[in-house]
Amino acid sequence: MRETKGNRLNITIYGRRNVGKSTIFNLILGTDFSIVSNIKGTTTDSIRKAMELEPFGAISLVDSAGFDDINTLGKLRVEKTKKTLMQAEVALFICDSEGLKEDDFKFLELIKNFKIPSILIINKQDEEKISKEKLEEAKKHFNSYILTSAKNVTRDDFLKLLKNSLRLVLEDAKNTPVSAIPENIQKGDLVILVIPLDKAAPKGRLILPQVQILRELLDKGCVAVCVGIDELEYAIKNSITRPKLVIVDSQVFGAVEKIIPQDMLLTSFSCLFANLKGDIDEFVTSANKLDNLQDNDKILILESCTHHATDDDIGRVKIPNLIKKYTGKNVIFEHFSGCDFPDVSTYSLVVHCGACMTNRKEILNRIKICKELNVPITNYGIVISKCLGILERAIEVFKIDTQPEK
Ligand SMILES: Nc1nc2c(ncn2[C@@H]2O[C@H](COP(=O)(O)OP(=O)(O)OP(=O)(O)O)[C@@H](O)[C@H]2O)c(=O)[nH]1
Ligand SMILES: [Mg+2]
Repeated sequence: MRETKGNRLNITIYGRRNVGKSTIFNLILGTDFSIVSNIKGTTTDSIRKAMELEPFGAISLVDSAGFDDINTLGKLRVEKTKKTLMQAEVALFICDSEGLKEDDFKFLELIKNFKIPSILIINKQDEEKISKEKLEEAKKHFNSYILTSAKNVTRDDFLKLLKNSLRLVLEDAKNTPVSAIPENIQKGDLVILVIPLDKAAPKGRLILPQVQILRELLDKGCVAVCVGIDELEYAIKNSITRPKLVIVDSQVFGAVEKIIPQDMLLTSFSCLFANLKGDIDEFVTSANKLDNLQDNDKILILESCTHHATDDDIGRVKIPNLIKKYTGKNVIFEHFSGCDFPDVSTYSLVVHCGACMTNRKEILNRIKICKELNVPITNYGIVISKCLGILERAIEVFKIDTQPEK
């Protein structure tokens, strides 16, 4: 499986127009992908390219339009550049020998608000060297800096410098969980994955969360068994050892809960993703707000990909039906799909998809915006478990003390 956008380290290049962002983008990629010219405003839209950057693994490298662009169209470009801040995990901030100017400081403020570790790249050092004073003033705002001339440096030399800086800035950002598998699931544990092949399942393949979790279980040395719901009972009865955990597609949570023993750990793919790509505590607190919903309250179902919905689509049909049944209220559902984040201020609750197509950073930023607006935000797996009355059970696997017994 190729690594998806949501699992790649997002490195985004920012700077004023003409400082050499696209030159640096191409230099890192090792190919002329972005257009380079001495006309200000050459890059008009952000451009994303996937690559492998050892030892950091799969990355998404993004070139952006200059944040100092002017006039009507230019301002739209700046807005597009600002949107990339939601996903950026590392910022490469480019300037030239002029050092940091007013526009740089304004944008830097945004980068700091989004808590993006950033590397300053002072470019065009062949033309004119930056003064000592300007360098001192500029570098104190960044986690690391590089002096270079992107036009003349070799790719190897530049990548060495870049990797050193990346190591430094990523050291500080170590708090991201790297595995979707809860800590107390250990090597040798038997884990059963229940994968229903209903109408919504894509033909001939498994969906991304299923593949990712299966791969992570194998990486961890777990014994992973995949079954459809009809084979689950047989698999449990005939397993060589007692399953430690059963992972289900949220849609069959209710059915599986009735089949497996009460004391067996049970969770869903999207609960695991909620933990990997979000804030499970926030999602649980928000799901509990369902208990206070009133008639005509609005709920936003938010999906980060634009798949074509089927008749029994989880976000369009199944979740709204479950929520209506659980609350008994006449709630209004609205839907939004895509990479933008809409105005959520008028909603009583936002229900986010499992977010397999986007990164943890973006979901945490979305949660932050919702919190600032006092709008609760939860996700598919958590809200489904809540409606089925099994929320506590679905999140138990995250709570178990991982300390070894004395
Ligand atoms: N002398 C010199 N020129 C450079 C260097 N890096 C880039 N340039 C030139 O600077 C100009 C702008 O480079 P780009 O890479 O297009 O700059 P950009 O920041 O992407 O510009 P916009 O897309 O307009 O925002 C081009 O003419 C490049 O050849 C460098 O290290 N030294
Ligand atoms: Mg450019």
